[in-house]
Amino acid sequence: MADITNAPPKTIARVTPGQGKLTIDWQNGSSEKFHYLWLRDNCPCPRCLHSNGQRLIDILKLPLDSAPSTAILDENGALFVRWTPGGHESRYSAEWLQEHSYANTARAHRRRKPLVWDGRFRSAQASWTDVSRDPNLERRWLEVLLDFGFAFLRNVPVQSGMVAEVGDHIGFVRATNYGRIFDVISRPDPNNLAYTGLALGEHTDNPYRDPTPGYHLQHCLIADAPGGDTLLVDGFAAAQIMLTEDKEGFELLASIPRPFRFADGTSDLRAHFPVIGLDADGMVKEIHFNNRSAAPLDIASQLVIPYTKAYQRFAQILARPELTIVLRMMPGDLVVMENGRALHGRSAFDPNAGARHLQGCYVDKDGVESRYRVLSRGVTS
Ligand code: NM2
Ligand code: OGA
Ligand code: ZN
Ligand code: ZN
Repeated sequence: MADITNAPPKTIARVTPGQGKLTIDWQNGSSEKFHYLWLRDNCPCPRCLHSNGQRLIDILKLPLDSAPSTAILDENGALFVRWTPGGHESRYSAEWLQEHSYANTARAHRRRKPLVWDGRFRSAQASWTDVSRDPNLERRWLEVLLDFGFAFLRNVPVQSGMVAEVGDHIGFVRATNYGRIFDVISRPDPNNLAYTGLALGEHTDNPYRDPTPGYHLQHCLIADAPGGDTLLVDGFAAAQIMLTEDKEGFELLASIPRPFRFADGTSDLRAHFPVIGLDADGMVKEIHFNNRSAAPLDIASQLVIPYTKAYQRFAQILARPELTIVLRMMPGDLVVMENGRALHGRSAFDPNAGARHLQGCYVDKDGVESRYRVLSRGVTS
């Protein structure tokens, strides 16, 4: 994952105090500036930072006019600062400064750079037996999941509940109105079209829920029915295409939250999201698209036609065969999908001609990302 790469450690050559900022010249010839206030705010001494990493420093008492009376390189190559007013002392290792640099280049380097794919892409597949026993293999498998938005596990025992065991291994299963796990089978009185044999166009799950589940796991238990192939499409690739082909449409989808809804006898779930969700840097962060659950637009009158056209245009891009991976999940296969990125669907199947049974669950993003970082501790490549 791009934000966790460890560049080779740099050494500080020189520190030079200036107006409100300190210049660090690195041994490799580059240099960058750190604000005094930023440095003071991030003092790692035991009075400012507990050994557990939580901050003890009182933001109410942070002197806004913090400036160094001394700023030198200490005997370990770390930056040593004595502050005025007050005489407080701080030490910052070269490695820490480099890791937390907020120079534009460093920030750009840390930014997530998703690797987009089309219908020819084949993501990682690893045996669950290996992933569950080998933390380094699991780390590499998770890295693919984070970079590409989906990855497969094979040889997951064909047993009910295994999907939650996998979910709780890579993160924390989130229970919803569908339960901790849900059985995707054709049923007599379905509250959701997923529980029929109908084809499902590519979608993200649960856009009517806030927060929307971050990861979606599907474990195949039975695949006897004819049809029911799995479809996958990269929502980030589709958003890039939308931006190139229809910039105004992209901007409508990225700026106007649209309502989604799911209701049955015991639930009435409603949420609004822009179909194309951007982060603070304007990069595509998450897609919310599920036409079955789109609720009537509630927007300024002059936007109804252009918005609906943009929404249809995006749906057309998502449905392009060249962008779509088509595969057949077999018993023991499990796919983990970043719900806001790897949109999924299925072709129709005939429930009268054979059984089909997938078991699913949701896992939040935070737990999975945290697990990847923990498994990456001490790993330098
Ligand atoms: N199920 C399978 O988000 C959706 O409504 C898709 C989700 C019912 C949990 C189906
Ligand atoms: C779902 C879904 C796909 C399938 O349950 O959310 O999209 O292959 N199912 O049945
Ligand atoms: Zn301190
Ligand atoms: Zn779904």
